[in-house]
Amino acid sequence: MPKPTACILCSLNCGLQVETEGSSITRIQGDPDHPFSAGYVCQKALRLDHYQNNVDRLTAPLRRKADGSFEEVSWDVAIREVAARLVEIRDTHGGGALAYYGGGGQGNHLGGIYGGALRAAMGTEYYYNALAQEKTGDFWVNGRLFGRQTCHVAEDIEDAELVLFLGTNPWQSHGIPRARALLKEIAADPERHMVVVDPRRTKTAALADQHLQVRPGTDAFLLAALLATLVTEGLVDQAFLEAHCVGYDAVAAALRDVPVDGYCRRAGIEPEVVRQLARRIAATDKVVVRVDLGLQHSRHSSLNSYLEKLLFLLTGHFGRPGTNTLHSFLLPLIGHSPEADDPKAVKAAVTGMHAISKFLPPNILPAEVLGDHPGRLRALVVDSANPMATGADTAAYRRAFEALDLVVVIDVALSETARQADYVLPASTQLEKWEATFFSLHFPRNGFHLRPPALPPTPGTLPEPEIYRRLLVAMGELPGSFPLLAAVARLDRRLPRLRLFPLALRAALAARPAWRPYAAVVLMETLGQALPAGAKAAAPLWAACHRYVARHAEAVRRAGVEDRGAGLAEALFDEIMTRPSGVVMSEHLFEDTWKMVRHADGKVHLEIPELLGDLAALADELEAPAQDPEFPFNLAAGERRSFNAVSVMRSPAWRRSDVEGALRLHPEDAERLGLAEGARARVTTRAGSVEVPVTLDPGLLPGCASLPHGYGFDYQDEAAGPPGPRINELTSAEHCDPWTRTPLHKTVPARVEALG
Ligand SMILES: Nc1nc2c(c(=O)[nH]1)N[C@H]1C(S)=C(S)[C@@H](COP(=O)(O)OP(=O)(O)OC[C@H]3O[C@@H](n4cnc5c(=O)[nH]c(N)nc54)[C@H](O)[C@@H]3O)O[C@H]1N2
Ligand SMILES: Nc1nc2c(c(=O)[nH]1)N[C@H]1C(S)=C(S)[C@@H](COP(=O)(O)OP(=O)(O)OC[C@H]3O[C@@H](n4cnc5c(=O)[nH]c(N)nc54)[C@H](O)[C@@H]3O)O[C@H]1N2
Ligand code: SF4
Ligand SMILES: [Mo]
Repeated sequence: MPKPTACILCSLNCGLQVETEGSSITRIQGDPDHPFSAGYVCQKALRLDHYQNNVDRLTAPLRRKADGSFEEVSWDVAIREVAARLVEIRDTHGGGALAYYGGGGQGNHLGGIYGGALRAAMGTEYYYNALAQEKTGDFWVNGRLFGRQTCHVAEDIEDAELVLFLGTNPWQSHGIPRARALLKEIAADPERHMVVVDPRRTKTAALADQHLQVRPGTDAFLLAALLATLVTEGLVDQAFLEAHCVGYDAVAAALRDVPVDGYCRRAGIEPEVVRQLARRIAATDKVVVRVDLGLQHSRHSSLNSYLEKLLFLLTGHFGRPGTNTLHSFLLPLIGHSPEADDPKAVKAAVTGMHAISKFLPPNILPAEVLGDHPGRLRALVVDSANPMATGADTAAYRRAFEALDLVVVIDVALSETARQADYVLPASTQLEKWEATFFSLHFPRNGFHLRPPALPPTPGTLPEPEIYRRLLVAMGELPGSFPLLAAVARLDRRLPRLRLFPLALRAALAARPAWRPYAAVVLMETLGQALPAGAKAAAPLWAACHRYVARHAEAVRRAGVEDRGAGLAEALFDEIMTRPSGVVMSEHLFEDTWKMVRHADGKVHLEIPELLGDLAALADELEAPAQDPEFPFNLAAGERRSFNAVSVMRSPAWRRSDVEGALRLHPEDAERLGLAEGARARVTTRAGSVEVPVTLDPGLLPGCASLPHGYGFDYQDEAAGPPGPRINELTSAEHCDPWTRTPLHKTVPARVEALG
């Protein structure tokens, strides 16, 4: 019997049906019952068994010995010792000496809820997360435009007449449902059009009606020129701006100063092409903008996020079918942080960098550890992240991990980061436990997929919620059980109309306010005990359903969820618990977008003074900066390809092609350097160097080179294949956006040399 689950290799989390034998996955297919992927899968999902079964899998807690090697210890010993060390460091140096990193990757977010409880027990708000090395510029801009950093923009690509893909290659990276099928549908449809802005002729660009082959790092110039054309030619949507926006005058004034021709030339695009595109965007009814790392990991990252949004806002392509919108979240992936000048801002002690959307940027972490600042970090808990491979500047990370007094890593595999830990706590895989992701970013239909385990847990492993619960109990923050509340919960599940549990829970938390930050664990051990076998970690979803229905009841009803007497939220929770292929939880109306705008006046606030300052400062960069003759190439350090998946897939054996992670080089450059297809080259940056084979790509601009991320792991079976480039040996933390500290991985100055 095939079992429903989900792919864990990108944020789409397509539904899968898997057949299993023992601890192996023997067959994988798309799940036609998944409400969003509807049977679609890409090539990556089909070899998921390499994640489940590989030699790096952890099967017992590990403790570092004095000689540097690991020894296996029991769970009781590991939990007791980790809890004691955390308490000791917290009580000696204060919670600010501790930090937490991760809390969920591409496919596992349920444990992240419980990570929040551990942060509270650690007494820290220092929360590092990979999202803060790519998307916090986007979130910060959203906060200013729409009122909260949790206001997140969705794209109705399916219904658009014109799709603008800026700095993204969905053919490889997906990011949109059924990407390859959808791109082919649009390419074949005479009524629908695609424009791609990318320095490389990707497969997405080749499918598009128009490809603007922008120079790397110059999108801000191109976007400024597009926006200036809209303003000066009177192409903005005045009615939309008057009805829904404030602050247009300041934006228009700044854009009128833009020298369109000069900026187009700086970006490497003909001015007439840019003017035509601006007119086309204004004249088309349904236009949608979709961006990703090509803008966010590139120069002017935060400014790019602002300008890209002005493109759809000034033209009124917002809040209608086939345009951009906001969307609802069952569980918000991100929070809202006070801004830098707010006394309540969370600020890192050494660098002073503030949190955005609750996250601190991984780029500052080494600086927060190294040195003798009294507020420096001394202990770090990492869950579901691998910063030793994924953070910029691996050498700095190595020094930082060595300097920490305590490193605890929760992972399924002996990752590069786990190898640096004092304690490694082995988690069950995402196919062995109840799991969910909070990547439900759709509009107007939105959904949620809670998935039951498809395989039995590997002996010696635990799901993260249980790991966190045990730590909290051992730290003395919570009792081991809650018998009275658990009994009420069981009664309530049998007689839901009584609704005793919510009252009892509220009373218990009122009587013990110290438990409040740990409400997720309290729910797991009470309501969770009344859920189907093993599903206790899903209990916090019950509270999330109540919060969701309080705001979006009409949309939930429209999705077909029926209140059968116990309340709509209970009905939604039951749907989620009983539909292992996922549910549609809401069906919004397009005008609901405006209810999701969080400024008190309900309007979009277009003026962001800091970024209008950056826009004006582009004039100082009209001359392209002189190339450093030592590093004449622009290296994109982290391309999405057919067989990379950040650091989730460790075994080189899962790659069917591009086994060594080749360097893309333009044929002219390759010839000049004496490099033929397959020849080996050394790539050197200011930070370090790697050796790789070369592949010739006429789709690049001359002077540009590209390497994949997601390679270069210390996999313990060398026979599985070559590891490939360790990309972050090449990157540095200083090469970053000034507002968010997001690394600019798409524009790394590099040198390429032939190896004998
Ligand atoms: N196969 C695969 N898919 C993935 C992942 C994976 O590891 N493997 N990771 C997932 C994750 S975590 C993320 S965040 C997404 C990212 O998804 P994407 O951002 O779509 O992926 P990238 O290949 O990093 O970059 C997209 C494009 O940006 C272009 N680019 C480079 N520099 C510039 C520039 O200066 N301007 C412009 N306009 N474009 C530029 C590149 O040529 C590339 O085609 O992918 C997700 N999907
Ligand atoms: N140079 C360069 N660096 C980059 C990028 C780039 O393009 N260029 N891309 C960046 C981007 S966009 C991202 S999103 C980051 C991602 O970087 P990270 O946030 O560090 O995430 P992952 O690589 O997804 O790491 C996932 C870890 O979780 C583990 N894991 C898998 N399943 C489970 C589970 O169920 N439980 C637990 N506890 N652990 C599990 C895996 O073994 C792995 O060690 O990388 C970034 N780094
Ligand atoms: S698109 Fe993403 S989630 Fe879907 S099968 Fe491919 S890698 Fe997995
Ligand atoms: Mo990412």
